[in-house]
Order: sequence, then structure tokens, then C-alpha cells
Amino acid sequence: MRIDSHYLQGALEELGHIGSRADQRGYYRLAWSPDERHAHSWFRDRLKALGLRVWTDGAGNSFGQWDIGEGPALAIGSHLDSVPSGGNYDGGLGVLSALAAIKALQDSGFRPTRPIRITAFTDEEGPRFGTGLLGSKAVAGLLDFDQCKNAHDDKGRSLAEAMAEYGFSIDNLPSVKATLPDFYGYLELHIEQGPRLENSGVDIGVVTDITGIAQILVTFFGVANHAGTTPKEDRHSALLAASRFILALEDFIAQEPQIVGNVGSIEVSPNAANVIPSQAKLRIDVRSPNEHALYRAVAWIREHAALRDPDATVSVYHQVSPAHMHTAWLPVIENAAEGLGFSHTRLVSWAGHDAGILAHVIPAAMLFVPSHRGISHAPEEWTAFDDVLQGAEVLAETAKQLAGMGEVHRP
Ligand code: HGY
Ligand code: MN
Ligand code: MN
Repeated sequence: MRIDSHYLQGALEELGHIGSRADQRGYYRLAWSPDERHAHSWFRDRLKALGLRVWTDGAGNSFGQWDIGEGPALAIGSHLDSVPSGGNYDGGLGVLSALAAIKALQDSGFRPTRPIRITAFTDEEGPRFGTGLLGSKAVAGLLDFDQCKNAHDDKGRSLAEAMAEYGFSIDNLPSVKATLPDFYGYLELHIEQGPRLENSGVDIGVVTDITGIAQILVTFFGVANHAGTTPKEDRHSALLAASRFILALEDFIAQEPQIVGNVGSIEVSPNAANVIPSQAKLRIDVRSPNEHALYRAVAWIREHAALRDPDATVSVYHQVSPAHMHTAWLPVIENAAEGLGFSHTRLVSWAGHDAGILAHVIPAAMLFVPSHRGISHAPEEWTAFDDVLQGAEVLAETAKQLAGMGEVHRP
């Protein structure tokens, strides 16, 4: 069985033309944007060209199914949205590798005993509405529907309005979970988004666990006043409190081996050099593969925000629990890699993924390919095509094994 390298390379290049901007570097395939929806319609055309049954569900997820065999389908896929100024490989490579893998299976004359479904989930990243992993959460029945109904982007556009622009009603989101019984399990190829594989010269990463994530909005308050005339002892700057908090957070995380954290954005009002800030909003991302450590990080943030400003508000707007990959499937990926002559190693994913949501309700597994210099969520994100091809071959071989396997227990 061989991956059609021209097909895969061509698909990557075509996707690479969707979501780039003339005046800015990187990709902007943000959820429910014209570019992201274009990527999905382009992808569905590719699915149709492979002779698959194609549809979209109420969450805007795109599917193509090889209707063969019987029973629930093995799903293979990832996401097509990106972070702002992101790369073309995060998510996109998993979706296109799934395309190439199913083409290789079809071309080889393989006939699976169960259907195989290629999926592209909506809004995996979340930066526009704070609704990360929306598409996979909707399928898994783990969506916070009230959060979705109240979600707005930084231009005041609601998620409901953005969805309606493409013919999707937000009211249909809760019904998407009814499709879950059609899923036998889920397999995802993804770039590692870190330096471990490239630094160790290993071809394939076999994911054991996916980190938990909490994204938190912390708002500090001050008193707006004149930057020149206000006596020093009377100044109450929200930005100063936020700055002290950020440095303290950095010190806390530095001594916590199981926690990583990032303050990714700060909004200051009224945001003028000659006005003492009355408000400073921080968006924080903390992660741990250990549920207790993640709770400790959130508790630390609540406690120390109050220490810096008794009026500070803390709101956790996105939280996913750590997830274990389906243990029985790890050796299937490892055997596929070995059979193809590729090296492999087990590792924990510090990036969140759709597989980390689905693993709570169906068997799920992930494999990684190296990221050059470990860079991701940036225009420099890149994976050598040899590594791309190796990953697609292991994905196809693993899918072939799983599509032929008997029933497995659901988590
Ligand atoms: O943020 C993440 O870990 C993923 O890339 N969405
Ligand atoms: Mn991703
Ligand atoms: Mn990402």
C-alpha cells in the first residue's frame, strides 16, 4: 500500500492558498470566517472526488464516509481552522493525511469490515469566540451550550450570528451528539508542535495522553487619572497590578514540573500613555496532563489575582480535562511504524486536540510527525515532506488494522 505523494503534496499546496493574507504573515482560517468555511467546502469537494458520501453536521463539521462493511465508522481526521497568523500544518496536515490514507487504502484494493469516515472538526483552536474544540465537543456531547450562546468575538459579533451567516443555527448544536453512536473510534495524525521528535531523530510520536487546558480571563481594576499630575501615592494602576501578577504567575509555574502557562493577551483601558489604566484584562492558558495539577493552577490564579487586586474578577471560559489515549491502540500504531521501518516513541501531548475530547466517549488515538524546530502557531510552522509522507503511511496502515478489528469497549 503506497501513499500517492503527488496527491498529498498537491492537497497541502492547495490548502496553503486558503486563509493567507497579502499584508500579514501566516494563516487566518479563524472559526466561522470565509476562509475557514472555504477550507471546509474545498475539503468536501476533495472527499466527493474520492467517491465518499459527504455531509456536514449541525456544528459545521465536515465528513466523508467510505460506506463499506457494517457498524459504526472508524473516524480519521483533525481540524482546518487555524490560530491568527498560524501555520498551514496544525490540523490541516491531519485532515489531508486522512484523505491520502483512505485513497491509498482504496487504491490498494483493501476492503475494510467497517465504514471509514474522514472528519474535519470546526473551531478546534477557539481564539475567535473562546469556544475551542467546539466541533468535537458537539459530537461528544460535551459542549457548554450556554457558553456558546453567549460567545462573542472581539468585534462584538456573536457566535450565533457568525454561524447563521453560513446557514447554521446555534440551536442545533445540542442535537449533534446524537451522531456519536455512528463513531467506532477516532484516529488523528497531527504535527507534534514541539521539538522532541526532531531533536531525538525519531520519526513517529505515539501519544499516550493529551493535556488538560484551562483558559482564564482575569480582569484587574484601577482608577483612571492623569499620568502627570496625580501624586505617586494616589496612583492605582490596573496595569501595574496585572504586571506584578504576571511575574508572580511565571515564578509559580517555573517551579511546577507538571504545569505550563502563558499569558497570551492583555487589554488595557483606556489604553493611553498619559492615563493611569483603570482596567487590565489578561487571557491566560494553563495546562497539565494531571487533573489535580490543573486545578491547583486555576486555584493559584484565583488566589493571587485577589491578592494583587481584591476587586479582580476571574472567569474560566474554556476548560478541558486531560485525556488518556486508547491503550489497546498504541501498539497498533507502533507496529504499523515498525512494519514500515520507522522509529517511534511514546509521548504526552502538551497541545490540546480533538482526540482529547473524543477520548472521553469513544476509543481515540493520535500519532505525531516532527515539527521543524518545534515551531507551531506561527508562520514558520513546517514539516519536511519526507516526514509528512511517513506519517501518512503509518496512518494508512493503522487505519487498515483498526478498520479490520473487532469491537472494542467504549471508555
Ligand atoms: O492550543 C492548542 O493546544 C491546540 O493547538 N489548539
Ligand atoms: Mn491542532
Ligand atoms: Mn493549534
